Amino acid sequence: MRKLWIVLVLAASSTVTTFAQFELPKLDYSYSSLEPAIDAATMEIHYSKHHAGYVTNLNAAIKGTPLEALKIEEILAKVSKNSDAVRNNAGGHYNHSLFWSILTPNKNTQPSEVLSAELTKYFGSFENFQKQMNDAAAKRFGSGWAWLIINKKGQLIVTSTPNQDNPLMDDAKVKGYPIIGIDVWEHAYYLKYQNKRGDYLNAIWSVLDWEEISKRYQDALIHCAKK
Ligand code: MN3
Repeated sequence: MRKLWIVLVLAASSTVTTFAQFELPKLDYSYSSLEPAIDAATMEIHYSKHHAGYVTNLNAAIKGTPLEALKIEEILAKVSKNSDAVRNNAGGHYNHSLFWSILTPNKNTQPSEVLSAELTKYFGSFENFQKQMNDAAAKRFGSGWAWLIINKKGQLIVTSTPNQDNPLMDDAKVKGYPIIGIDVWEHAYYLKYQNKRGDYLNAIWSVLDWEEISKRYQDALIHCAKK
């Protein structure tokens, strides 16, 4: 019995010390299924080249360091103490994983009643919220992301970040838990929209997954309540 116990402890500790490398998450839909909002070629390159590159480079940047033992959120929470390679690739991996998860070919998703009411409370109306998101995304100079976040006080805020930064980073100007992230790097839209970022932003609302976004909002409330 004692021997069995030792074997079990050894087995358990070996799973704890073997760190899984970060992986490209599976997509729930095909490359072409978000057309016409996002074309198949953009999806394929964006996912299989850009996002895959962030994952490969993140794994290379943390190899042999204590960061290997951390979750992506934990790396982001102290990213200012690490290299640009860790910052850009950890951000790139988190941001794109979020982005794919809140897109869907299903046109019939709706925000939950709670989220819908909160959007109206903070932005006046759903249309005003859309306008603020599109403004934040359009005004982000160069490459970056537009966000809907919930801060520690439970307030909804629209913000944007440069490059692959995000509001979970310890040195972000506006911090919070991301509910929606919209990629405004040219690689996200240039093949189809060229310089017309605004057309891409108008189109992307047709492929947002409000079920998943509402779920993220609920998770965020639990996250806030624990802090
Ligand atoms: Mn991208």
